[in-house]
Amino acid sequence: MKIGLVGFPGSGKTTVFNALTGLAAETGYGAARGKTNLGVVKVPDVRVDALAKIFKPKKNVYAEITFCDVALATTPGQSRGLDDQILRAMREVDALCHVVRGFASSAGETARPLREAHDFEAEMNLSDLILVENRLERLKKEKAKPAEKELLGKLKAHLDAGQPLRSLDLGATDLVAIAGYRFLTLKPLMLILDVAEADAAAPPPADLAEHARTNGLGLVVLAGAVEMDIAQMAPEDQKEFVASLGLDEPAAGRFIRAAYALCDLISFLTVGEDECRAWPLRKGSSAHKAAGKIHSDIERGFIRAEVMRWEDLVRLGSEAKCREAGRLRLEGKDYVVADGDVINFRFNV
Ligand SMILES: Nc1nc2c(ncn2[C@@H]2O[C@H](COP(=O)(O)OP(=O)(O)O)[C@@H](O)[C@H]2O)c(=O)[nH]1
Ligand SMILES: [Mg+2]
Repeated sequence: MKIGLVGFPGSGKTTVFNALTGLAAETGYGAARGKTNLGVVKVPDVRVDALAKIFKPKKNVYAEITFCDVALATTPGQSRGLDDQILRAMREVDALCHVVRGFASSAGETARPLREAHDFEAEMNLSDLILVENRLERLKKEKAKPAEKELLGKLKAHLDAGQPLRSLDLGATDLVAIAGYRFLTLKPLMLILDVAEADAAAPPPADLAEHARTNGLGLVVLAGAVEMDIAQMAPEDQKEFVASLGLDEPAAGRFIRAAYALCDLISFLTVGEDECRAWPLRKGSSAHKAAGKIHSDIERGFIRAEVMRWEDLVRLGSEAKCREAGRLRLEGKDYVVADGDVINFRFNV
């Protein structure tokens, strides 16, 4: 799962990237242009930690997501537009986190987060519209493909009305038909408001919150610059520093969990002496599919899934106790896995 940190130059993308990954990519106007920063982060998971206390495994394994911060090829400040290279990179990712500037820039420009959100969404909308129009133009010369023409016409009308494609009610067949376009406005989108240190614990501006709410977008507020420093500190120092900002935990954990949910992912868990592990799984997936995440042999030889809730396992202390208490269920292939299920797969080899 790859998430793109996107936004206008100077909004704080690389700063936020560093805060999330604990890396030290170059920030500011001097940063190397056209260079993409990639970082893999572990998704913090209290369930893995709690289960590991019981099972004392050799290692804890967390779900992972990749963040990608695409640097602008053009000189920041010259153009607010998105160039082709950026747009192409944005099409590659599974979900988009729009970093919005919420701090006064070094050039003294005050933050206008709502406007920035609108402008960026309009750019993505325009980029999708161009794709649709180009395709329609080519189709004009062909007599065939009325269904494709109709579908694209529907997309065009929606984009023309300034609406993102994710708000259009498309069926599964339509979604498959247009998957190849990798439309930007069809990707899950979350807003990251990068604010000054003084605003670290303040609520987001009401108008931006309203925009996020009415459009079904996630919104996370974080003080990028100071969080970047926190990410470099030893865990024991982090605690004190984070508390002094009026926060409970570093923004990284909060943000990473939100980004994980944005991708429509849940985690199921496996336990044992070797490892206690969180496995990412698309929400709504079956136990059979979950088995395949671990190994294709388990998927092929699937007999049943023994499922416990992680809370029960932690509370009761062992699988045997869960069984005794009737807190262990046997489920078949079609069982829809829930977030936090601890699963033991029975399978034929
Ligand atoms: N005051 C303040 N400055 C920030 C913050 N986040 C980023 N900056 C500064 O804004 C400039 C641009 O940040 P950068 O992360 O390189 O932006 P990018 O172009 O979107 O990657 C840098 O000089 C940062 O130090 C923040 O939270 N507060
Ligand atoms: Mg940058």
